[in-house]
Amino acid sequence: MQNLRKRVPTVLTADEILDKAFRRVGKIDKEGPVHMDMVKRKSMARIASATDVISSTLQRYVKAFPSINERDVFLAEMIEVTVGVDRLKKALSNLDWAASKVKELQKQYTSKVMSSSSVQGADSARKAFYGRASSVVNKVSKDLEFLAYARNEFRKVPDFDEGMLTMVIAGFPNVGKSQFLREVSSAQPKVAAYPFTTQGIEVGIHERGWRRYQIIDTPGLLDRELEDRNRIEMQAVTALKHLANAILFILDPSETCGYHLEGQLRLLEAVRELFPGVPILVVENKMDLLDSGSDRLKMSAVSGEGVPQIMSALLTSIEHLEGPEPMF
Ligand SMILES: Nc1nc2c(ncn2[C@@H]2O[C@H](COP(=O)(O)OP(=O)(O)O)[C@@H](O)[C@H]2O)c(=O)[nH]1
Ligand SMILES: [Mg+2]
Repeated sequence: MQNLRKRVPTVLTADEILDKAFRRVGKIDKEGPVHMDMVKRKSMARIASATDVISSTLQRYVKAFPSINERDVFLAEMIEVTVGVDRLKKALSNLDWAASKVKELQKQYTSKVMSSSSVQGADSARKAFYGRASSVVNKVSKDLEFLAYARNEFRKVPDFDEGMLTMVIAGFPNVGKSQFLREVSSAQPKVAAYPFTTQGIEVGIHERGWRRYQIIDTPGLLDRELEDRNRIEMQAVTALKHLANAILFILDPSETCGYHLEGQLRLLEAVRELFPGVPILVVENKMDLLDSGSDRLKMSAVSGEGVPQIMSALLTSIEHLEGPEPMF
């Protein structure tokens, strides 16, 4: 995830790049012994400078965007969900093409300038270069626009700490997910933007001794039944699965959340299918309102009763993933 937020510079539009390239060349002056020689030198220097501005700008973008490595499934998936892997690859390779095309034009038009026999000839070769280079940059203007958009989307991806073990909370709306998160977080949970939903996700940090855990509440993603979720949200859920070391599924048997327990249990099955291999702890909330008599762990997120036991059970399910205690 860190890679996605990797600092990508502001992506200029085609017009802005050309402005920059040709504004700067106006300033270059080269002295020469005779008039003809001076004009040629000036023209070549201008062509070289414009080429440098264009190709280095384009290549900087190509390098700045995360390279999509087949082995990094998570990164690839996040890119797919945000802007599309194929579109990103295409845009970057088009920029690469444009950068080398401009360099090729530089060679071609520099030799035209050299071999020209009049001031006018040298000048018109330089102008012809400007025209061709501009049209190359204009050809990738859509790609530049797309990359500016992609950069924006990447910046919205929350900055999760991948080094921290992560628990994801699931369950229907109003079952008490946020309440639980507040109860177990050492500070007020932070709201982070998530590119696939209009609602922010809440991230809390749970501290136990020297260890810290990340707990995430994902409104709009794991709180509805499958058939109601659109494709983008489904992909978001898929991306979440790389992050989750364990899932806490909260049921509300009092049904004061407004959903029947049956529907809640169907969502539980859907979540199980979405997160194969991830341990899921199923608990009941609002025990202050109703004791279902089941043998699931129970709590009241408002009073705090049962919360420490649930937190302990959750941590036990991921303890095999913990590194050793540091030795002091
Ligand atoms: N009586 C009772 N109400 C609770 C409990 N936990 C949460 N609530 C209430 O249920 C409502 C929804 O809680 P919230 O945490 O926002 O649910 P979320 O949508 O799952 O995040 C709020 O009015 C809470 O005060 C509980 O243990 N007992
Ligand atoms: Mg909530």
